[in-house]
Amino acid sequence: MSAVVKRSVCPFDCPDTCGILVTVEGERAVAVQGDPLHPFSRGTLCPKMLHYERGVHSPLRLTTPLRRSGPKGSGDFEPISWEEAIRTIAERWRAIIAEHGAEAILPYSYAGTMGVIQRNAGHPFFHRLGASRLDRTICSPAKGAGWQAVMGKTPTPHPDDAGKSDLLILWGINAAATSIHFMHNVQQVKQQGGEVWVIDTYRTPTTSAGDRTFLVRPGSDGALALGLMHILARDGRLDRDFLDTQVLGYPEFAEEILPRHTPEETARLTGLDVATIEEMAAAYGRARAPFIRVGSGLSRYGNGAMTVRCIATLPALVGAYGKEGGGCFPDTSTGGAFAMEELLREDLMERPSRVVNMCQLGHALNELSGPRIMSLYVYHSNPAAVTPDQNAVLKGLSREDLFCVVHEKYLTDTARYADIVLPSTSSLEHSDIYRAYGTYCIQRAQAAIPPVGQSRSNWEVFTALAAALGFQETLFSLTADQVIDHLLAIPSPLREGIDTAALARGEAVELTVPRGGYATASGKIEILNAAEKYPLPCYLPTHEEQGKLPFRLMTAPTPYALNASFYDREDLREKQGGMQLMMNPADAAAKGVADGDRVVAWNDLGEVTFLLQVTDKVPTGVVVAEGVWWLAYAPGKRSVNALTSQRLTDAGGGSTFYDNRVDVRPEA
Ligand SMILES: Nc1nc2c(c(=O)[nH]1)N[C@H]1C(S)=C(S)[C@@H](COP(=O)(O)OP(=O)(O)OC[C@H]3O[C@@H](n4cnc5c(=O)[nH]c(N)nc54)[C@H](O)[C@@H]3O)O[C@H]1N2
Ligand SMILES: Nc1nc2c(c(=O)[nH]1)N[C@H]1C(S)=C(S)[C@@H](COP(=O)(O)OP(=O)(O)OC[C@H]3O[C@@H](n4cnc5c(=O)[nH]c(N)nc54)[C@H](O)[C@@H]3O)O[C@H]1N2
Ligand SMILES: [Mo]
Repeated sequence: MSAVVKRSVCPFDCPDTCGILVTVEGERAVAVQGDPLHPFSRGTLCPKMLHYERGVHSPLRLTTPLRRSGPKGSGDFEPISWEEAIRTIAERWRAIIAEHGAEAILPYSYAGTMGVIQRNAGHPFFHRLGASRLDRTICSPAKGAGWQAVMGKTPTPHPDDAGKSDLLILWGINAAATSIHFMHNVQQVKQQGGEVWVIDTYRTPTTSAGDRTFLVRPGSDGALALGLMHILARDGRLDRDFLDTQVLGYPEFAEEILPRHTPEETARLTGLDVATIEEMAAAYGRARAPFIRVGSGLSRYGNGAMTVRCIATLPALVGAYGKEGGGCFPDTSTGGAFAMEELLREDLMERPSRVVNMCQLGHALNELSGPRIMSLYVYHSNPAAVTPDQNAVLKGLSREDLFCVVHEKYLTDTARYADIVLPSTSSLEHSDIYRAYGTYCIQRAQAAIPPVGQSRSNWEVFTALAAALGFQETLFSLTADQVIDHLLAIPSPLREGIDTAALARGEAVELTVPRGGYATASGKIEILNAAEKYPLPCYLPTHEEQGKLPFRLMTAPTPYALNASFYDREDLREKQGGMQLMMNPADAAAKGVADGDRVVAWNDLGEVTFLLQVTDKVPTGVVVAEGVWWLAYAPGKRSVNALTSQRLTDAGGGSTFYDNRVDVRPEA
């Protein structure tokens, strides 16, 4: 059979959004490689995507709609037709709406696919239905809130600007795992004689690429930034002209906040020693154009937004924002690429409906009233695994009176609790258009292969549900490709002058990066921001600052999975070496546990069994669990999120996945 190569896009929730080339034989994808034409990923792929075809044609793929035939969570189902599945859902929803009102229905989705159409396909439907709205805060809204407090809507730099820096700081980002193509910029800095620092809470794979690694106490990075600024101010290493003309509020900050952040106080809060802090400040002050690539991990704490705000303030003091190759980069600003209101259609809501924070699903399912949640519709998300306070989530999903529908590629932990399971296409089987959060590329993809089994895309399912419920709006009668054409017909300054022919051919094209000026209320960088609860950046403690249990638990990403995606792949599970907990040798000795032991990590939310890995990559007082494992492959009955809480960040309503404490004991 002759093979053809087709262009597509990696749909996973990763900053890089790589271009991929898919080799297709007949109806099957047989190989996947990087697209050399993609400006940022330049033809290389991560270890997960190299064999994407294995997940696409996995024997674990769902191929027909299913109806539950056993107790909730048992995984017992019987096949049904699409017609029956759609009819059942529409009937149950009509009954629920009649008895409890439409807000008793809650959609739950996040980022199983990042394509603009498929990711947001449920929004117009649920707005029209009048369902409760989901506040999609699980990832990093606190990072955005911290950045915006200082920089407003100022567009962030092109990621390649980092390559022009002479001091590149990877701050709370394990880029070797989570944004591997950014490592190209890291290498560029080193080749040009620049220095690379990594600031993290343990030695990740990224630390070996850095010239220096600084391990800080979890959640203390804001204090570090404040301490560095204290020294820069003390030593007069400031860009006075920049501060006078481009920055608001430095004098107030210098007077009210900086004095207390002495090197000694900074050492106490961060765990670094005074000499190291002094060296860091001197090197930062000396650098021509220091560039900070800030990750999201450090924002997932009770003080996360303030931490990012302190970090975003640092470059202002030395004028780095005004220099080529200098500044700070949280994510790219590609939100304006498409007229999203045309797809999201908030105008279809009769009145603004109730909003439920997705990090508090456990609370919503078990405790929320007025009205109680009677139906949950989950699509491209796996809350039984990824959402904090797993025990509360599973308790909620077990409710016999909850009508739960899950649209998925696989029978995930969440799908096991569904009343109706719907089989979803993979990204190779549907059309979409993609924007990125780590690059300025956009790319359009058409299906490379026909749907596996009877699977349907998110867009197709919502148009079918809309028809069953009698929704008349034109949008619900369009195909995904027609919606993409409609979005592309609406001009956006970001898309001005792009190569539309290349976009139509399926190649990645770069948006225009807006430059110049600060998009804040004052037109300046706002160290002082009167609209904020705290007008000046300052130090705030984490939720667990005073916690009693001995270990801070890091629930960090692994190179071999993406959140709870890729656990269908045995080859990748093996590369992780099982569901491990990493612990320092001194702590292991004190606890009487050894490498390879089964141990139980516990706190007041739950207990999780791990395989212990004793390693000096982790400092004392910290334990690390990489990956968000499916319960089906966990050594015990729970996975890592049984230890994380529903508490939120200081701003943005974000998740606090790293703000935990646990104790550890040998498994009985
Ligand atoms: N392979 C892989 N790639 C991924 C993902 C994945 O799970 N696996 N996840 C994807 C998603 S959804 C996202 S949002 C992105 C970004 O994913 P993020 O979760 O933002 O991950 P990173 O930014 O790479 O790194 C988090 C890092 O922060 C560190 N950290 C935790 N607490 C602190 C702290 O207090 N201070 C400091 N300095 N560091 C701290 C952790 O140890 C970890 O190394 O990556 C995406 N890419
Ligand atoms: N402990 C801990 N928990 C975490 C994190 C952490 O670092 N530590 N990271 C958090 C972060 S940053 C994030 S962003 C969230 C991510 O949370 P989710 O977005 O829920 O992430 P995934 O685990 O990737 O689950 C996505 C699911 O969508 C399915 N899917 C893929 N494509 C499609 C499609 O086209 N249609 C449908 N219907 N389904 C599809 C996949 O099979 C997969 O099961 O997890 C969070 N949870
Ligand atoms: Mo995320």
